[in-house]
Amino acid sequence: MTQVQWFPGHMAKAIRLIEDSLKSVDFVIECRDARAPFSTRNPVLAKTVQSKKRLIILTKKDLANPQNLQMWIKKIEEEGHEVMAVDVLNDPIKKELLDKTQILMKDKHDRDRRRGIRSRASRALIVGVPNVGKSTVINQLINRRVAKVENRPGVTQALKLIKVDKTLEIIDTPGVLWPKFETEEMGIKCALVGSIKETGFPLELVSDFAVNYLKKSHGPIILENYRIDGFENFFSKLAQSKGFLSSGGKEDIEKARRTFVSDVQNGVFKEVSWDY
Ligand SMILES: Nc1nc2c(ncn2[C@@H]2O[C@H](COP(=O)(O)OP(=O)(O)OP(=O)(O)O)[C@@H](O)[C@H]2O)c(=O)[nH]1
Ligand SMILES: [Mg+2]
Repeated sequence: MTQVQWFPGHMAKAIRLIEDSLKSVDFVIECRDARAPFSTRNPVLAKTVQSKKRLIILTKKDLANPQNLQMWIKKIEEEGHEVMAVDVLNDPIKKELLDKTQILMKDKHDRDRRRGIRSRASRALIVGVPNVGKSTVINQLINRRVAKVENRPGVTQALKLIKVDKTLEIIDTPGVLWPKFETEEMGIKCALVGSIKETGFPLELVSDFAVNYLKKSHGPIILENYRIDGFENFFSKLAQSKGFLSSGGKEDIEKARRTFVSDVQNGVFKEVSWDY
């Protein structure tokens, strides 16, 4: 039994809403976190959306390891999807997204032309795990804050249709996870990119996984960041260094673990990728 699980009622409802609205869309924009393009792909959704053409947007490119990201882009292209990797907060994405839309819609537009029909605006559904940046993508595309954005999972709770321009409409959807992770490691990685609410994962398991994984690739930067001298009794040293002490003067290990996980989620250690 995996210990990492977060599937509140609104997600089951969101999956049903997504399934219903799939009938009325031309293609699907699937956002995945560039740091974990495998673990943040949603196998339940993948099944639901497999009949539709797909554009995969790898978000938070600024936080991922560049070589690892190139490997994933190639892999996803080989699977036959359109893919783009972006830092949604800084890279302009509209032109690339509209170009990719034209590629995905080419067959339909050709068909329309042969029949002498003027093509209507294409309609896409944007889906992905919580907190991956779906609403940020939409806000950037229309240059306004129509979709609510916050750095916590579960912000968007209902579907919302947004007109990007006369050629494209996008439906924003709530982030969804799946009722059961395929492996515990996938769940842990979803937690480490911020897709699972803090109360939805076991802190000890997730923070131990992160420190064991990162000490190999990012050891010096972590130690320097917290001004500590080694990974033995890491969370105890971190608590001391930060002055996290409970009333009796004992180190507050839980607070140290929470701080570490939150720093990892927020990209403090730079270029961290979880899937390989
Ligand atoms: N560093 C970085 N942060 C990003 C990027 N894209 C989005 N964010 C941040 O990620 C957080 C979540 O963004 P949202 O757009 O609310 O994510 P969402 O997928 O709509 O989330 P839900 O509605 O909860 O499913 C916000 O703090 C954004 O500022 C990116 O490319 N790089
Ligand atoms: Mg949202």
